[in-house]
Amino acid sequence: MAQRKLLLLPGDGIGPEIAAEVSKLIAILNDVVSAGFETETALVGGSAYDDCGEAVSDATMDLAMAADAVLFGAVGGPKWDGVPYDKRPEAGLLRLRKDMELFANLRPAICYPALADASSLKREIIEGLDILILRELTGGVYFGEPKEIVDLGNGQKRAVDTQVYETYEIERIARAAFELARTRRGKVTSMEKRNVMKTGVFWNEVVTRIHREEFPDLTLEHELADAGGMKLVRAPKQFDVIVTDNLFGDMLSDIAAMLTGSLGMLPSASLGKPDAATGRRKALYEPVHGSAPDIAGQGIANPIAMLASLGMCLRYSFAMNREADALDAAISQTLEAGIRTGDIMAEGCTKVGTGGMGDAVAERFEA
Ligand code: GGG
Repeated sequence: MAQRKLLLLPGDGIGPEIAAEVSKLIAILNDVVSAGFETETALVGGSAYDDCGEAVSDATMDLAMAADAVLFGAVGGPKWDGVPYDKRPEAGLLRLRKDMELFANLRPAICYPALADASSLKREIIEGLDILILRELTGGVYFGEPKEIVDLGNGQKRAVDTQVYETYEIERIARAAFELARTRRGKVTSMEKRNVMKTGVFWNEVVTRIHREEFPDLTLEHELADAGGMKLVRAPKQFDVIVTDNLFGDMLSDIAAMLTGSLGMLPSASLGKPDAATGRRKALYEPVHGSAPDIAGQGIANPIAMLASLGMCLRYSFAMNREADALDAAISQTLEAGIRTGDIMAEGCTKVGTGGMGDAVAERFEA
């Protein structure tokens, strides 16, 4: 079996705790199906800054570029509040996304049947929920220049972030949205703010053209991002694939997480474009949630988003669909058995910590 190179970047806060659970599953895959995963581990975020003064070192970037896939935990925390802006923990993640050109961020929001009552919404609104938020990840206000705080010299300052999108950036994320919708229920909802933003007008125009010229058999709807957010909580099952920009995608997917019961449930895949010669695409998989410094070190974080991110890695980077399905099934069965971390705890269920949840999924994983 060819070796498959994984780079594990646990990060900060609860990152190392949830990454340890993913390592258990990787060991099982190597033992049971000879998956041939070769894992290297490196620092990222605040822990990397403490080690070398950068949130991601050049050496770690080289490892990420050479890996078949990167598994990323979480970064950030109050410990690094005072560090220079370009060295803050999140800068490490942004550099990985930008330098690896991971423009397509897939954030599925699925309601596991056992958690239909854990959502903040009524069971009938979220039961059977299966939507995919596709967030543009390498452009927009996260990266646009200028980005600065200017001293105006009169006791006032001006802070500037710039939202920039070029044609090719919207075209490629729109194509990704339609291609994903074709494998699902065939509907794309594009969200922007064309009523107040030029980038919104342009986003809408480009997505509409790509639909008309290349995917006319699929359904395209448009929503203003604020109204779309409202509909996402009122009647989420009307959506299939939601495609939106970097900032709205971040916000809308956190909202979607609460539909599923907890932010600790949402995995993600960040994908680059397939290489013309090899078909291989750079990829990074991470839970949607951050480093949760308030519960770090207590062994109580929910590792499911991280485990489900490994599932996405098996599916999208290695076409190991059978193993990915088995992992999803193991997560579902664990929840059906009433095993819960604190964030999704319910009456009559058994409360476990991070390791207990990881073990319970591993026991049910029929690789
Ligand atoms: N696992 C996700 C994570 O660590 N997020 C922290 C972060 O850098 N968030 C910024 C963003 O994703 O927009």
